[in-house]
Amino acid sequence: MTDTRQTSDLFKPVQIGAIQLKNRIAMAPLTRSRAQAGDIPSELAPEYYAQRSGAGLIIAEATQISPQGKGYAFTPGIYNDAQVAGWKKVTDAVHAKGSRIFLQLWHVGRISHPELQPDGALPVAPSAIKPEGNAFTETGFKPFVTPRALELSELPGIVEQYRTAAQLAIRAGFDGVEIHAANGYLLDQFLRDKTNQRNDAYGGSIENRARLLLEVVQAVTSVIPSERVGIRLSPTSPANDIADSNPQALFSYVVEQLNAYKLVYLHVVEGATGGPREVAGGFDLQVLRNLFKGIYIANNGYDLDLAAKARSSNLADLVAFGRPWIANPDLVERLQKGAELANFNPDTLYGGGAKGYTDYPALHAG
Ligand code: 8OZ
Repeated sequence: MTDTRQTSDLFKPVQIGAIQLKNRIAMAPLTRSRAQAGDIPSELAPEYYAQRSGAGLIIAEATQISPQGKGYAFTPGIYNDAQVAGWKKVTDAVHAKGSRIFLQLWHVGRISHPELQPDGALPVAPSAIKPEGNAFTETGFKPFVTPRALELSELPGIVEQYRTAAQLAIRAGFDGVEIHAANGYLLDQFLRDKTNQRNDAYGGSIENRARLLLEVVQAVTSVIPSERVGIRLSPTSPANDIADSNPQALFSYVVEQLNAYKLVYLHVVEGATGGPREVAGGFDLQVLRNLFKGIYIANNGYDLDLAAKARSSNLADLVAFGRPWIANPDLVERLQKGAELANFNPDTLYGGGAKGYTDYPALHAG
């Protein structure tokens, strides 16, 4: 058996856009629901991310661009100075350890609840279609409600919120931003025909459904260099009750259009988010990988062997691990040494303090 740990370039430095990464292993964004009042990152977040700075690239947890963009209890925001100050402590701690960190910009759309919205308002969406499932509120799980369809006149304001959030992220010291267009949140809701049944310029054809996303990309790259902007898509994930009648055509179009903006990376959740990599009906991810002109970051269900194979076959440029980072703060070192991986405690995944957050030990303390 070849020793993938020794030979894989996963563990070697790589340049992406403007920045040098110490290896090709990324930390995928992970919601941990530990923000302070005011949706300011947790006091413990600098330590949590610094502990995980063995990653070449950290993509910090999904962060709402506005109060309306929030859909889970205790998630952080990036729309005011107090939040910027909180994030600055995180980026300083990560940079001090020689890693790089992007912020994931998030608007949940219909995946929310009036309890999480300003003035108890209805969540917003492309169309007034209720998702199956429950929202995680401060008082427990509550069934999703039928959202309010966004007025055409509201869309420019949402694009502006992404633009401002990107500027604030750079002010907070992030090396770049990742536009969250995956997992059934607002931008994905516009892309898919199950959730977008609009009759205006933002619904109907693939071109129309991709319009909001491309306007957001245009806005963000108008204020920060495109080599500091990545995007995340989940073309075949059913996450958050999402679906499309022709994902291959939809996402091929999206990726072709994205090339015009010269984004640094495309980050793809392969398969069902947090679930199987294989999907019914099939989907050729390599079409997207080959269409996209920048760095391709593969994610979902990777282990060392699959990651090393992705590199040796050039199926991906970087591999992002998600859940393995939770209980393995020194994940890269463990992968490289072939060490056992610890399992996380599901009871401390969301909410709470240090327990299940900053108290997972590294193999070698110090
Ligand atoms: C799990 C729990 C809460 C949020 C995503 C931001 O799916 C999330 C998320 C995942 O992208």
